[in-house]
Amino acid sequence: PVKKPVVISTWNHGIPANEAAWKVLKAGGRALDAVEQGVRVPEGDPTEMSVGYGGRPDRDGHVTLDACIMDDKGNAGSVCFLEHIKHPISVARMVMEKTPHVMLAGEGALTFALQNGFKKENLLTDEARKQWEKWTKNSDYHPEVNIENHDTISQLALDMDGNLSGACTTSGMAYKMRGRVGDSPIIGAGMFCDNEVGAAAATGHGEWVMRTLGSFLVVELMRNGRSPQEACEEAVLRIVKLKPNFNEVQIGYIAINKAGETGAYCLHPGFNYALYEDDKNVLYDAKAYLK
Ligand code: SD4
Repeated sequence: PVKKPVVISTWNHGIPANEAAWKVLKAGGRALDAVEQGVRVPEGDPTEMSVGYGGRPDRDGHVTLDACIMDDKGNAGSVCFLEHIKHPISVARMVMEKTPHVMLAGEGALTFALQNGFKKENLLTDEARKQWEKWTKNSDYHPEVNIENHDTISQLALDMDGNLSGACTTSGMAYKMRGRVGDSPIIGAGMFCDNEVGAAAATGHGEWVMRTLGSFLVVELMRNGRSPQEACEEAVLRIVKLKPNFNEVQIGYIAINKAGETGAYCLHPGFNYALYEDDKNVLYDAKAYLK
């Protein structure tokens, strides 16, 4: 039996993001519309400091955003190194639907957004600016697990027609180098959706997700018979084998398959996710590799 609809999202703000997605799903809407509406909630929330408006800047004080989206037909859209646009996920969707390309970067992505009716805005809030100014006193790049790089939103949904879609959006690692792009906008790294099998998405230290093409890996493991939970665990183990600096690196994966089963796993305790199924929206702590 297939459980549907279902929507799963990363971190605490997965709860309000799931609420917005659930409205679309319950009305019989597409998973694609659900995940776009869902992740727009934290994108627009200035208190969420790893995504959209209010996101922490790079080390030079610029807020630069990465996002991607994928639908049930294998269509994909993405933007990276995008500045001044509050809802990069909607620009990513427009790249998917209105251009012959999958990914637009930087200035070109901004020009495309402005041509399509998006407004140029200042995304650096006073709070994010203050924290960054404090950081510049030492300019030490040692990411703080579960604190500084908390809050990227990845969301996966299965709609009432049994179709899957996914979205991922972030301001990236706090105090990254200017021009740095992480896993979140990379199809197959930050998120991947294959309507025959399932969908997966990541949060955390993107460099490690990119090196292992984590979300694609999770989906392919599910194709080969793993449950969403087993697939997430194996993808984290691949990163463990690369011996990251465990003091600085956190990774979290979420996954869903065609039957509406879900899974989640992380490196350090402290990663949580919101799962909306059976008409209930619940926050869970993911199981962790480290104790
Ligand atoms: C990145 N994966 O840019 C993102 C950061 C993140 O919660 O997930 N923060 O590497």
